[in-house]
Amino acid sequence: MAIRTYEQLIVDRRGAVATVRLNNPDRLNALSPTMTAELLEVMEALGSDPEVRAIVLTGEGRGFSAGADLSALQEPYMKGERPRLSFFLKEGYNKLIPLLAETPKPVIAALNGVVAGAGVSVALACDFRVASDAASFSMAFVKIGLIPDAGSTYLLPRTVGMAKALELALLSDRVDAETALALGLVNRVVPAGSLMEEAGALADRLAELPTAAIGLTKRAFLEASRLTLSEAMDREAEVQDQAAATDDHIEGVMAFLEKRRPVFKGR
Ligand code: LHQ
Repeated sequence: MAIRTYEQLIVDRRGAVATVRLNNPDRLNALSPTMTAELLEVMEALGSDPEVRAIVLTGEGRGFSAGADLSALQEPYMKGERPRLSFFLKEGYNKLIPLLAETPKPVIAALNGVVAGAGVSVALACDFRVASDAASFSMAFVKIGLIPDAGSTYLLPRTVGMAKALELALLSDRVDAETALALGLVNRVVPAGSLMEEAGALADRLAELPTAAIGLTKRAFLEASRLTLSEAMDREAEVQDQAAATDDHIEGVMAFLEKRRPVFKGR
């Protein structure tokens, strides 16, 4: 994949690991339509690039993302206009969040600072959340009279359980990284200064694993959440055929039997 220049993203590649940085630090990387469209484009490209086997998503400055960019609403609201937010959602987050969750590569959110509103949803759509000890989290939606969107009604209760999800959504208190860890909102908390090193080490580890099996695992988990147990097991059997057809499956089994370290190619 040729990496182009983006207006509100910085994208770079180190070996099989791609890093995407949200880049509008003056607004704590609030998700403008431009940033959302650019993220859609880059995640599609990285997801289908066979050379990319893990992706790190982070933010420039002291924010990961403060959610929707509210500045765009000032002018129409001052004029008394009431824009249909559903159009904005369907064209933006409703494409981005499933794309992130269904990316057939492991995606790590390296949460460097403020995470609010739809920024929480973006983090939840990633597979791992590594938080800096300087990160803070707020659902924020209720404070501006909205409901959690960008997939939060689905992803948040599945991540922290219904009771905590409701508490986080209704009160929208700002919680620190340690509290987020205790809630299960993030996988681990690391010192701010070593966030990218820790996220990079996790990405390197994931990039050496059988990438196709990781993609299929993600898809099977997502599908299972809307199936019965028996249906999910039927689906497992079908998807297992796809996993078993990969070179990495043969390599994994042969390496085990030959008592050596496997070398996976991601195919
Ligand atoms: C921002 C933002 C921001 C623009 C900070 N936008 N500039 C919503 C509507 C439309 C469609 C449907 O979907 C949605 C979904 C949503 O995401 S709703 C939730 C939207 N997000 C928020 O309501 C959060 C708003 N931000 C805040 O409450 C605070 O900024 C937090 C608590 C996140 C961080 O507070 P501080 O650390 O004290 O930072 P700050 O407030 O000083 O912000 C720094 C700058 O970033 C500031 O600009 P300035 O020019 O004064 O330095 C803010 O205006 C700007 N900023 N969030 N979402």
